Amino acid sequence: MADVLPTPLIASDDHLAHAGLIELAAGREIPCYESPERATAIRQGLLSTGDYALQPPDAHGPDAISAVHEVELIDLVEHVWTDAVADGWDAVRPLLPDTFMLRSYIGPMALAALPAGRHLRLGAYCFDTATPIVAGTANAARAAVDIALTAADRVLEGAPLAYGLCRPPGHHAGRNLIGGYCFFNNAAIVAQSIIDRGAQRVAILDVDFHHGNGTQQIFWQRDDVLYVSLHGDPGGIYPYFSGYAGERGEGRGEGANLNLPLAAGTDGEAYLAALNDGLDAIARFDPDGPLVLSLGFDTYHADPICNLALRTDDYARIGGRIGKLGVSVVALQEGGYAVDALGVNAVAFLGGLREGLRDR
Ligand code: OKP
Ligand code: ZN
Repeated sequence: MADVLPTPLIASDDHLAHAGLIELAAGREIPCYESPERATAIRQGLLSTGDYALQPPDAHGPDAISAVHEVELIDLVEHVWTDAVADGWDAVRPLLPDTFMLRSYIGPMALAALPAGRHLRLGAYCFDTATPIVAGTANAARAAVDIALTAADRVLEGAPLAYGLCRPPGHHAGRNLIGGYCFFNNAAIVAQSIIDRGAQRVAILDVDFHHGNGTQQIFWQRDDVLYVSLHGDPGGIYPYFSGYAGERGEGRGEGANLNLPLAAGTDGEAYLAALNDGLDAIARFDPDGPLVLSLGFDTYHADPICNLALRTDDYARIGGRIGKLGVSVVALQEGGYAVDALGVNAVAFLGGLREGLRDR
């Protein structure tokens, strides 16, 4: 059997300026778990193996983003910080919405306007208090998309696996919505881009600990993109409002959405059993484009904000199982907050994937 070629590791430093953040948790200001150190740890871990070839992203321009997100959402992300600064807001503190334009706020009303200042409109596009914005946010969000699209390019050019070290993550971002540390939905943009480059059916497998509400929403009525997600049971876990097993998609998309909620304390064995159900659904769907993997390591037993019980060697098995599907993989980083373990967990997971894919 031939040696496995180095796996493209697409990364840039543009995320570093998306930092210095606080978030609100139950009304308290806490340091933001979604930190630049996360990406540094993963990059160092992977490069220390010699199995990965570090490559910068290629600029892909705005079209792939606007194929998934509303123009007004893209405009908000691009300009919300500069609007706040121009309005004399304290440029040291991260921006969070202080009002939310809920469906129950609107009720039956046809509201006439939104404020011109995008910082004042922020709560019309953001669903939580966990998504602080700073000066470097828009640039980082754009770079994360370029990283994801470049990873997709490598796989479409023939690599069995490419890994995009995306930061900020993306799977909570909806068509016209930011939240959960996410601004542009990197995985959804890649899936759409693969479709636009000729594939008929693309599957997204989301193994981040949290339900990817944004990805589910974007493809809810579509039968050309299957979304399969394993995640902490939203009955007790963020984002609370979606991720239940009864959510199966709608219209043409009915049956093309599969949620596999997991109980607190789920270990490797139980996780692999659920994963098998997800992989069976993907095999039945029979994708003709690469698998898009929303990859989070917040399923780890020592993750500070999550409650599953996976160990480092479980990740090797999970990666191996996914690789054995026999479909090439665009792996994109989502969450994972146990910074000290991110390097070894990434090495284990992607190493398992590399091996699983070797015999496909
Ligand atoms: C992003 B990703 C619960 C706070 C939740 C936001 C979590 C966003 C996770 N008390 N904070 O899916 O890893
Ligand atoms: Zn997560």
